[in-house]
This record gives sequence, C-alpha cells and structure tokens, in this order.
Amino acid sequence: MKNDFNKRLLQLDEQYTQLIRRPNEVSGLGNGVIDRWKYPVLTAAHTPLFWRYDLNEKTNPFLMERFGINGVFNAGAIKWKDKYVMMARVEGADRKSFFAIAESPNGVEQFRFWDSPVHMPGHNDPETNIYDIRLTHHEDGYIYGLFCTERKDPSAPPSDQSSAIAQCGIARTRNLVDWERLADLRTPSPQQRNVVLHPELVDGKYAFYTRPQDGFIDAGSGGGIGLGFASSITHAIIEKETIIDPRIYHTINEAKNGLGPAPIKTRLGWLHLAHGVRNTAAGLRYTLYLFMTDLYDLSKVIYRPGGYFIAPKGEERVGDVSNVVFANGWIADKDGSIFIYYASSDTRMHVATTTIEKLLDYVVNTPPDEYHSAGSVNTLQQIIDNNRVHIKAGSVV
Ligand code: M1P
Repeated sequence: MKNDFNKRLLQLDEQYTQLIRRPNEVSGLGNGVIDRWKYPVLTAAHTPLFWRYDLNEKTNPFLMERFGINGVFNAGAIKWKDKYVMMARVEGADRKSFFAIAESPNGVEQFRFWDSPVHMPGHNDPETNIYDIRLTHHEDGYIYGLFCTERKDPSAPPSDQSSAIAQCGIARTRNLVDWERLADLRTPSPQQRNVVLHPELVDGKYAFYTRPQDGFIDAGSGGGIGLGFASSITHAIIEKETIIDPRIYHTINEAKNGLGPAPIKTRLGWLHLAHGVRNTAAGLRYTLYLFMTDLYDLSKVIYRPGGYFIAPKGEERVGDVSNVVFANGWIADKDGSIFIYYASSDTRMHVATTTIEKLLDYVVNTPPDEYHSAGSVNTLQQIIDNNRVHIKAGSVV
C-alpha cells in the first residue's frame, strides 16, 4: 500500500511538473492581427496538487482527489511586479467559483498558481457565487476588482432552484492578497453582469461600464454596454446608464454583449475588448470584438470594426458551455506588446498576442458592419477592386 501511494504521488507530481514547465509556441501563421498560442495557459490541471489531494497517506491511502476542480476560466489580468498575473475564476466540482492568482514570467507559459486562493471578504448579504473579475489599476492608486455576485432569487417559488440575481461586487487591494470589500454597485437595472471600472476619474467621478439586464440570462430590455458615473467608490451608486454599444439585429451581439477588461488608453482613443452573443440553432455563440471610444467623451464610439475579432476555434469550441470565447483580462506592456487572455467554453484559459499598433490598424481599417448582405458584398467588392492593380502587376497571386 505504501509503495503504491508513493508511486502514484511521484507520477502525479511528474505529470503536473511537465504541464507547468511545458514551453508554449505560436500556433500557425495567423490572420496578421493576433497570434494564438498552441497550448492553453491555465486549466484545471494547473491547480496545485496540494489543493486537490489530501497528501497524507494515513487519511488518504488511495491518494484520491478530495477537492475536484472543474474548470479555470474568465480570468482578470494585470502586470504585477514584472510578472504576468491572471486572477482566474476557478470552479470546483461543487459548481462554486472562487478567485485564485497565477503568475508567469513571460505571459505565454509557465503560469503557476499562488499557494492559496483569494479570500474575498463578503458582507451582510452573502452571495452564493462570485466570478468573472475585472482588474483595474485606477489612477486613485488602488487596484479594483469588479466581479459578478450571484444570489438565489428570493421571489422564486420553492420549485425553482435556478432563478438567480446577478449584481456587481467591488473590492480593492494594494497587493492582490489583502482585499477590502466595498458596497455592491447600485444601478437602475434589475440585474448586472460584466461591469468594469474605467481607470481614470471623469470630472472627479468614477466611471463604470455596465451591462443592464432584466433576467439572469436574458438581457431583455437591457440594450447593450452602458456607461454610468458614481461620485463615491465605497458606496457606488449609478443613477443613469447610457447605452454606448447597443445590441443590433443579425450581428455578432444581437442577443447580448458585455465589456471585457478595462479599456487601454491609446493615442487614438480608448480601446475596448468585448464579447458579443448571437443566437444559433445550437444555442448561444460567444465571440470577441473590439471598438474604440473618444479619449475625452467616453460615450462616443469612434471606431467599430465589423464582425468578430476572435471566435472559438478547434478545441476551444468544446467545453462546459460550448461555442464560447470570453475575455476579461489583457495586459499592455510598455514596449507595445498586448497579451489577450481569453477563456474557451467556460473551461480553460488561452493567450493571444499582438501589438498596440496592430490593434489600432485593425480598429481603424477593418470595414464596419453594413448590417445587410448587399452592404457586405459592396465592402468585399471594394477590396477586390483595390487589389486589381496588384494582381495585374503580378505582385500577388
Ligand atoms: O457561459 C458563457 C458566459 O455567460 C455569462 O456571460 P453573459 O452574462 O455575457 O452571458 C457569464 O456567466 C460568463 O461567466 C460565462 O462565461
């Protein structure tokens, strides 16, 4: 029995170490906008063995998992002490999510979890579940984490054990370890998810991107990504939400949308990464898209490239909630590199890399959606016509 325990422990350790040390590589030629990396950067198997197993042979002679991890996904991200840090949504086999921090030396491989998960303080009205944190290094000096809180809908009848209320929790920290929980955000909307704090004050107020929704799943009358302001962050109240990026019929965001991470400030405007959700016969399909707002008027969208920026591909298409890519974390390095951390199918984390110059080119020069097939054909024909000169000159073929 003793030998078996030790042998299995060695095997598990070897398997884990190989995974954590595995070098990553760019996958294929790509589309010129981003490079996808071959291996997922965080998965359930990246969680430490000492989380999942009781390593005492006396109390766990078969060396079984005692705490199953179902998935690691929807991570916030930040550069912290020269390390690339993700604050991931870790979902246990019991379906409850919590946050845990993993760091990498170069942003694309060797992500390793810190020893303990984040102990996020609660308050008087404890939530059942927390998930999808967005990290904002704010100009006031704090790092804020805005996340979704979920509680059972008190008005649901006893026969309904599914209906829930989603709202936005707010916490702040100076070291990513000790978190101060602030009051949950209050808005005019019955439910909220995908709320993000803007990194700068606007006329002395905190600016929030919201996603008003009527129900837990359905956006309902919630028209898209909203913008609102609050004078206090410790008891943040938004009186009015203005929709800045609406849902639109027969587009990638017809069903719902939501902002991803906090926007990146560029010389042309604020660069936003968001997810859009469309209907299909097989259910909802989540893709990512970019848009840009004015540097001084956050409500004004100045570039809105048509279509999606990243869609689920290959193994990304399959998981707990299939056909989903979702991003709530990216890192902009000082040298202009961008690391986009995206989850696939509510199961695992991936990275795509690019540069700020490429993303600016993408948002400025990608044709906008014309909202009908004839418009798409006109856009395509324009590209073909412009290319004729190159085809004739023989420089392309
Ligand atoms: O399952 C896909 C995503 O669904 C929700 O996102 P949204 O509110 O935009 O539909 C969230 O539960 C998210 O965590 C999840 O990845």
